Parts: sequence; C-alpha cells; structure tokens
Amino acid sequence: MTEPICVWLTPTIPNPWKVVLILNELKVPYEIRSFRFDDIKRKPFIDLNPNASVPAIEDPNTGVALWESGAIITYIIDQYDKDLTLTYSNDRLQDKHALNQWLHFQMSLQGPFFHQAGWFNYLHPEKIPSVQDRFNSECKRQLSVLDGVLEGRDWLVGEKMTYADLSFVPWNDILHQCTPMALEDRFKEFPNVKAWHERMTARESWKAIAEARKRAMEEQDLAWTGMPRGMPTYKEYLDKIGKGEDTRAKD
Ligand SMILES: N[C@@H](CCC(=O)N[C@@H](CS)C(=O)NCC(=O)O)C(=O)O
Repeated sequence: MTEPICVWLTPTIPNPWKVVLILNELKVPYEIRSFRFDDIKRKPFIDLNPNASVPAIEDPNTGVALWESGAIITYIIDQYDKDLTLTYSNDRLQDKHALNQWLHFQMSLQGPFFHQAGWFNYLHPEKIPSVQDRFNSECKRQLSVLDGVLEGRDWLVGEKMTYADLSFVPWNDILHQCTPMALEDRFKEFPNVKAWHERMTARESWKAIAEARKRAMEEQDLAWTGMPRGMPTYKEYLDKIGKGEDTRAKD
C-alpha cells in the first residue's frame, strides 16, 4: 500500500499546487503540510530545502525527499505513473521528450515571469513602469506561444492531457493577480489558452485544490497577496519576519 507523500507548501504560492494537481490526477495518496510563509527560511523547513522555497516533498515509500516543483513532477511521473496516464513511453520518443520540453518552458518562463510580473505590479515598493512593461509583455508573449500551439488541438502534446498541460494551471489561474488584467478578461486575446485552461479547471482534481487552497489561506488568515490580512506592505511584512515578530492578523 502506498503511504501518503508529504507535500510542504505555503498556500498562496502556486508552484506546490502543480504537484498536488498531478497527485490528485494519479490518485496517489498525499498529505499537505501547510505552513506559514514566515517560517520558510526557518527550521525545520530549511533543513529540507536549503533554497527556502516551496514545494518540497518527502516520500515515505521510497525515502526520497525533493524540492523544485519540476523535479518533483518528474519523480512522481517516473515512480507513480506506471500506466502512462499523464505521460508517454519510449515508444513515442518525440512526444515523451516534448512533455519534458514544455515542463521546462513552464518552469523557466511561465512560473518565474508570472511571479516577477506579480511582484513588480503589486508588491514592489516602487512602481517602475519599464520593468512592469517588460514582465507584462513577456507574460503575453508566452501566452501567445501557447495559444498558437493549441490552435486546433486540445492538449500540448499528442491526444491526451499530460503532466505538461497540468503544470501550467496554477499560474494561469492567477494571471489576473500577476498582470493588470481583470479576472474575466485575462485570456481575452488567447481563446485557445482559455479553452485549454477551462478544460483542466473543470476537473474534480482542480476543484478539490481550489477548495483546499481557499481553506488553507483562511486557516492562516491570508490576503490574496500571501500577506496576513491587514499587513500594509510587503516590506513591512518581510521586516517583521526578519525581526522574528508575530505577523498574524489582529482582530
Ligand atoms: N523553481 C521553484 C520555485 C519555487 C519558488 O520560488 N516558490 C516561491 C514563490 S513562487 C517561494 O517559495 N518563494 C520564497 C520567497 O519568496 O522567499 C519551484 O518551482 O519549485
């Protein structure tokens, strides 16, 4: 019997939910270890991930512990997708490696650029229009690449949904919190991305995550920015964490 894989996360950060989404789709047991962002650079988490970022996993079935969501996804697919539900075998060498190519695109472009766009649009203490333009236009460029590839097809590679498709969901889902676009308009220029995204977010696997994420944010009383409700600026938040002060919202 498979023991639950422990997934460490802080709830507002999208990267861990990619991992949880793939575990849900494969029906691999897991347990979420949700902790406060305040503790990301502290023990015990820092012993697990010296880079102080989420997600990280510990798999009691194999003794494997990993961080970096792309590496974790590759591990889960290798270890737990023996039926090739979300991947392709060596018999389809081009498709199998194209999945890895898209995972790298997600990991090196979509995730980091959406993150930096969100930072410079909403959290950075100064507004720097040239930097905001740079990240906003790069996010659009990536979406237009995806939109072009998805023209006339449902999935990035081959005829089925794979881990590559699923890896894009959590960041696309918060595009409106990264770039200055309204929730309902975020995919206006990218109809193929919109249909693809909605195809995946309509699944039970994602609905369960949206609920779990909401609950985990409520447990910590977090605003959408990831800061405790009522925290005026990210700088103040980080200063308080640095001084070891209690950052929890006061009623
Ligand atoms: N490439 C990493 C990125 C993980 C990551 O950096 N997560 C961020 C936010 S998206 C984090 O934990 N940041 C900690 C910090 O900002 O101090 C992955 O995909 O696992």
